Amino acid sequence: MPKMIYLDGAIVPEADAKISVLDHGVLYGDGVFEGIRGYNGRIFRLDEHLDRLYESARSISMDIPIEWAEMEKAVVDTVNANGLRDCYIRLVVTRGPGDLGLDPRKCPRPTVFVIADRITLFPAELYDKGLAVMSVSTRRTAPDALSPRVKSLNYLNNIMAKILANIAGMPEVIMLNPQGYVVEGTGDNIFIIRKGKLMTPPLYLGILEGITRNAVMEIARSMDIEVAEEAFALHDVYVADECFLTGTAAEVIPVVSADGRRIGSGEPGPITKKLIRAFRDLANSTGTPI
Ligand code: PXG
Repeated sequence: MPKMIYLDGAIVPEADAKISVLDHGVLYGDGVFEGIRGYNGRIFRLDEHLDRLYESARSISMDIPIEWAEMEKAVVDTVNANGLRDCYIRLVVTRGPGDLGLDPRKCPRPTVFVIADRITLFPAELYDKGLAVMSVSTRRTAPDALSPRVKSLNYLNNIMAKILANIAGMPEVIMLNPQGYVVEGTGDNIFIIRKGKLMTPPLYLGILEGITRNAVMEIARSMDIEVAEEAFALHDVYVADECFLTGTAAEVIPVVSADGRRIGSGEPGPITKKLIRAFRDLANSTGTPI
């Protein structure tokens, strides 16, 4: 069975899911997207992902041509059309076809498409052993240039960091903001734990408000773990007791060294392990039924 794609109101085989070369999503990276995950026949935090999508669109002054409920149905229908129960969903809204100029007013209708695919998981051993990461010279986009809170189709900044990760043979890297504070990975949020306190960078430093990040903060609070959104630097990562990354694709994944410094014992820490278990329980037991 061919992969079925939702494109502008219809679910069509992949071979027929074509967009214009004049689409400003292609010409300029002008558009927004979401990466969503389905577990065990339920879509995890679909409402939050759709809210973030519509907020990203508002922020770039783009009117999504379909209502929230119709978008929700498009996602569920696409997953069903592909017979998937565990899946990775890519929801994309581009500015739509226009002419060869930047002006978004020349694009009358945004293009909406949804791809539902199987997930490619990180190898299980990375969750047991933890990741070695390094910091990179590529800074995360300054919020006064393009807010990292917008999940836009402009991912070149993160791709530049990913290229450095590839050269170094590292699965993920730590990105800093222009002031040198730790902000995130190329597609994940970052947490550290010191003396029992969980810390993650605040939104104003220039990060994506990760759905997994929010879920992990909720879980930690429910376990009476102290949680703070607080600015920190690489030094704080080096001397942390524990560190982990969060993201829709990565879930919660331990980090055991940064720039060659062993973090804590050099093995995934006890709080990280507890949070990994609790996150998996939550992801497998809640969500919008497919
Ligand atoms: N920060 C950035 C910059 C992201 O792109 C996250 C954090 C985590 O957010 P969520 O809501 O997923 O917890 C993301 C999202 C990939 C891939 O293929 C991952 C993202 C985006 C695009 C591709 O791994 N992550």
